[in-house]
Amino acid sequence: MAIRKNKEIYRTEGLFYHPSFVKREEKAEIIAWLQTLFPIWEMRYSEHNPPPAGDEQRQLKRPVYWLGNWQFACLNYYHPPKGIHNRCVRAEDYPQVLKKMLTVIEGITKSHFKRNDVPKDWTLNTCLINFYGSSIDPVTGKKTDQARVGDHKDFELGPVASVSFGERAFFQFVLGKKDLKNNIVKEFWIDDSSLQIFGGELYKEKAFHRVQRVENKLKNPFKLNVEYFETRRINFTFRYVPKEHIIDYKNLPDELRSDILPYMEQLAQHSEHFRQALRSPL
Ligand SMILES: O=C(O)CCC(=O)C(=O)O
Repeated sequence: MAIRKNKEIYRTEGLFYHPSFVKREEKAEIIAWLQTLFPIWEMRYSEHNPPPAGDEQRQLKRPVYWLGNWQFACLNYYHPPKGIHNRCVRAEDYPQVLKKMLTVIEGITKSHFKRNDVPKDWTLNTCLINFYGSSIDPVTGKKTDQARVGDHKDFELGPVASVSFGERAFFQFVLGKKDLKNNIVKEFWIDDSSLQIFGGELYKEKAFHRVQRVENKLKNPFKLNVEYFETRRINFTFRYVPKEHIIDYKNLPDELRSDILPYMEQLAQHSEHFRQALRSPL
């Protein structure tokens, strides 16, 4: 079931994997830029979006940062066809190094994927940056590994591109949520500096994907502005949200503005974009 034996580019319908896509200098530039960010911890729910029956309020397992638009967890993420309004709040633009890289990634996507699998106007205008690692207890210093993501789908339209740095992650596409061996469609290790693009009926619409674990071999965590957390892998997933579904903070309904205000204020401490968003007249 492994997709490759050698460090070769892998292509199949709906899936593209390049194990060493990002050049060493690009990686250095991206990591230097990441060191200027202040990722935040989000809670899954909020005052106006409380946990549904059977669920409870919880912190996400990792700090995050979004570019293009911020899909706050408590706004329930972008989920077409019904969940398209008031979910994607305009955020900072990409740095130059990512813009350049994305031109290449969009080109690969358009030549690899079937025309029907790439929506009209598709462009990778949204990015979630996930920081994987261990939380550190502020009192005891005890580390707890939180480097995994459960089964889920990315609901943004069209192919999703994923770029990773740091330790290797064990990634799976599975059919259905039951933990059965024969549910696995594809599984493989995701390398440092790799690019994965997935889309189409099987990998994007039918299958769930998950990160089962992240290796902990290098003992060389990233130096980032995240307190009480040791990051050993960073993943960027680039996605597409139609621009009519991206909303300015000031145009959100009052109760949603109030739910995300603490996050906006935290982001504004280090970002001109979010300072401006808070200053804009309603
Ligand atoms: O970290 C990864 O490789 C996958 C991240 C992911 O599943 C997501 O951002 O939706």
